[in-house]
Amino acid sequence: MKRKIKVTLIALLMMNLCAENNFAQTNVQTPKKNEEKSTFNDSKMDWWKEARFGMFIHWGLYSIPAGVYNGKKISGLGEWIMNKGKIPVAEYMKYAAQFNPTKYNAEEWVKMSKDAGFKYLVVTSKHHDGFAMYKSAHPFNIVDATPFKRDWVQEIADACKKYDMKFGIYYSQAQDWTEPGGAAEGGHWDSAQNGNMKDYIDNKSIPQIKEVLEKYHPTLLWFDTPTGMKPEFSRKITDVLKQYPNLIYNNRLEGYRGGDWITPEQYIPTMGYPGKNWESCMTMNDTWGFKTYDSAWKSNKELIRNLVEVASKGGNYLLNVGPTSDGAIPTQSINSLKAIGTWLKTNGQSIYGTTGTPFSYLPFGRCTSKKDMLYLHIQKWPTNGVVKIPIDNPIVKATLLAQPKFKVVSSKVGNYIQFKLPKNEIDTFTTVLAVQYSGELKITITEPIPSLKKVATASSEATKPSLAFDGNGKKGWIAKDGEKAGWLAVDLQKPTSIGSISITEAGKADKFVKRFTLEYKDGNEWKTIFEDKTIGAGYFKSFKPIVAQEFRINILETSKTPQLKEAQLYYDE
Ligand code: FHN
Repeated sequence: MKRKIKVTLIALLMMNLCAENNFAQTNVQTPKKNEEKSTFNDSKMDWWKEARFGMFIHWGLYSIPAGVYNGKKISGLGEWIMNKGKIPVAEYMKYAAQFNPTKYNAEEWVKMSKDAGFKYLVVTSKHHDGFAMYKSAHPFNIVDATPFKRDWVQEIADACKKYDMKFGIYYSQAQDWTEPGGAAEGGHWDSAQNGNMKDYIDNKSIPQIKEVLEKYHPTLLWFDTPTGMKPEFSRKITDVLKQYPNLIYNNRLEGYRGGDWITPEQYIPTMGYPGKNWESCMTMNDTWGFKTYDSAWKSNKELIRNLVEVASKGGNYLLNVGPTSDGAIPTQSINSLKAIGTWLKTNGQSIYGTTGTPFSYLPFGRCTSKKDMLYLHIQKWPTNGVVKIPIDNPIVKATLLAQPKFKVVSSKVGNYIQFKLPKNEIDTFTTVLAVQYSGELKITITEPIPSLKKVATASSEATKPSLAFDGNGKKGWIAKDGEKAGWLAVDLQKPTSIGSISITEAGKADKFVKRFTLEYKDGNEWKTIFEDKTIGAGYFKSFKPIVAQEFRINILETSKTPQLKEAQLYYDE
């Protein structure tokens, strides 16, 4: 069963696959023939791939109401308040007269982002509300319509130049809720929005795209929500973009395809996207634009582990901050940025310029790689003080980045090289062991994830249950409409010792499941391994290993038809 396989370095570069919020990764998948041409290996993507960590800034007029309109809390994202609260155009536009962010200082923001370890910035030049955060020929802009009268995008572009930070621009090319003809998800709610989208594209979207390109020379453009975009619209825009051969842009111009990278939002894809460039954009709490009452702040540990997970799957992590209307970055964000920066100062070499892991599964955590280096990210400190990896190479050096003076002894034991660590955990966020090996990397155990692509069944099916185990992460299993509970089972084809599970419920951060159990089949009976409440986008749990052939996730309570996008079971090691 355990085969010895020699992995070439080229293959290694491709092997940045793994599974959702767990420590597992699988072997190479080659993009299918009919998939779009990937710019993975274009040299214009080099800096972006090297960077691995970018900062998103969502700042606009929506930071003034900050989630509250007419004294009422408006549900949803802070920057969507106009749409969700159905605020009339004329009324929303009045916020401009109040926008005066006196606390804002572009250089401080850029220095802060530099200290946090970001390698590029992406700023909202115009979000769906249509307000330009720069001096535009269109009058609804920060210089002409506010008492502030300063060009934010210009100032931050200048500061980026000064501090050698790559600068990128977000532009909402399709949705525009204050301009006649601009698209609006869910439909228009004010007659002032009526108009022709073609005219909007020709008269506002394209001229503004040209403006930001000509004025601020961004390295990248970040398009968003291609609502209503037609091929004729995007063709006109790409004609403009072609004049900037080094410019890169994401896959949201029209549909969620094309462009230079894929943009999973608020989740880390199950297997990454092997052979493609991708970037998970995520918030620090639940909103992009500032909301006074969103206190769902992620812990520093979660943020750092997200960065590590994304890098271990070969992607970039674009982490958002949403400044307040007076120009301050929320304290919780500042504190987290400091913690991330401190961690990266010690461990940055394990993130920047790395590719994903070559291993299918590491029970102690994750791995990134670079040339003759493997960076082991230890997230479960071993009780016996030993971590091991299935390779057969001479070890040149093994260094704990956070405790370089500690002498890590390595030895070969069977199919593994093992490393003896200090008794106590060094860094609860993630401790990095940098392993330098010699020769071509030889991986000794390449067993795939046990549940990957295995036969699945379900209580009922509107879509195939096997979609949840296909490792693709795009589509999943959905039970028949109207069901209030349901289960999804997988047959591993032989009794297997399973010690952990990862589940992605629905993509983004949705949490519909309210109670579920993981069960295994013992004879004819299903027995519970554990019961839990919510799942969300990146559920991972380890448990006392169980040997069985069939396992199932039993959704007992949910607010939506039972459905799971992806689930995988992992060996006990
Ligand atoms: O609607 C936007 C949202 O406000 C935010 O800008 C995010 C960031 O990726 N993009 C859209 C939702 O996909």
